[in-house]
Amino acid sequence: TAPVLALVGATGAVGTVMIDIINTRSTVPWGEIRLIASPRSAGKKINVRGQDVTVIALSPEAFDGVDIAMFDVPDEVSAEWAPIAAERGAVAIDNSGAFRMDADVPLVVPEVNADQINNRPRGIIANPNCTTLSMMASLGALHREFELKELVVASYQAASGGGQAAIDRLYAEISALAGKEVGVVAGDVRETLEAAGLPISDSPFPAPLALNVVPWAGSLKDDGWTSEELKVRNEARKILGIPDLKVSATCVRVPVVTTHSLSVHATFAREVTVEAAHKIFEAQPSIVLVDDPAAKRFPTPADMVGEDPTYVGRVRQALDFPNTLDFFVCGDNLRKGAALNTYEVAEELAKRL
Ligand code: 2RA
Repeated sequence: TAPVLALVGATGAVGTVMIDIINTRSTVPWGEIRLIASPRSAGKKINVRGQDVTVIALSPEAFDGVDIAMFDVPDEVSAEWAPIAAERGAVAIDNSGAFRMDADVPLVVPEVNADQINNRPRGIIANPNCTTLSMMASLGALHREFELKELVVASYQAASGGGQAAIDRLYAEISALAGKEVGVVAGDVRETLEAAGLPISDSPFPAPLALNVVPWAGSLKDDGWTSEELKVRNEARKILGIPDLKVSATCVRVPVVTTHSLSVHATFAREVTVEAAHKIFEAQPSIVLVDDPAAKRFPTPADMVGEDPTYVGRVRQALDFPNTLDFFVCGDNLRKGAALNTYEVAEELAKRL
């Protein structure tokens, strides 16, 4: 019988993209598609495959008969409800941080470690954080060939990584600043936002995001690192299966609505060349290589947002670091970074049910 797919968190920013993916991809002949959300959103109707589906409230019974449940809800909601879904017989694919580092929960990017899907003693599979995910297709492909040893990355993360409230805030800041008769210079941003009724105390970001960059994403962890930076380190190690991979990350929020970018400095055990890296990227179906420096062609969020593949460019052999490549990656954080990867795991799982 056709597998039943549930979507928990159907009305959020990522949930909305998941529904778009369900409506546009026909790789799996799903049976029922059940939409689940908080009681606040229950009763809403959402068009799925041409029919209005009524969102139901999260409850243990909501998982009865479900084969695969994709979760995109806050950590504490997943922590409580993914095990309940599993108890009721579903495999939960969770996009929160609740289970990513659990040794009994695989952390899966299908083109890198699809083999881990069957290794799920808790009935839960985790989806990586969007920042890590955006560079996994490229690093996984390079690692297979050259053996990754060290990774130094800086992220340029879009507002939508922080959810709908963060998107709304960026738009509100842009219109408050753009609406001024005289151009606002960077130094005036805080005062102008304050005067427009947008104090930083009301913002999901710790500083103005419009006309600015903010070297902060996530929460404070030991020794000044942010949760986001530690996720890049821990998750990259787990997905690539390199427990001692040396990783150093700096995560920065930029005034982009959607699509995370990363500047990657990756050192390998074996000799690497730009030409060999280009060939590897070109052979990977989930990567689009845009790398023509003479023509100033490289990936930018504005040129690829809404697309499924990761875009890679600016590939250079580091001048002063042996066996090292520098490159720039852009990945739509709501698609491959969240909804699409979760859905791709569901597709892989459906093949194995
Ligand atoms: C962010 N990576 O961009 C987070 C979202 N999961 O804020």
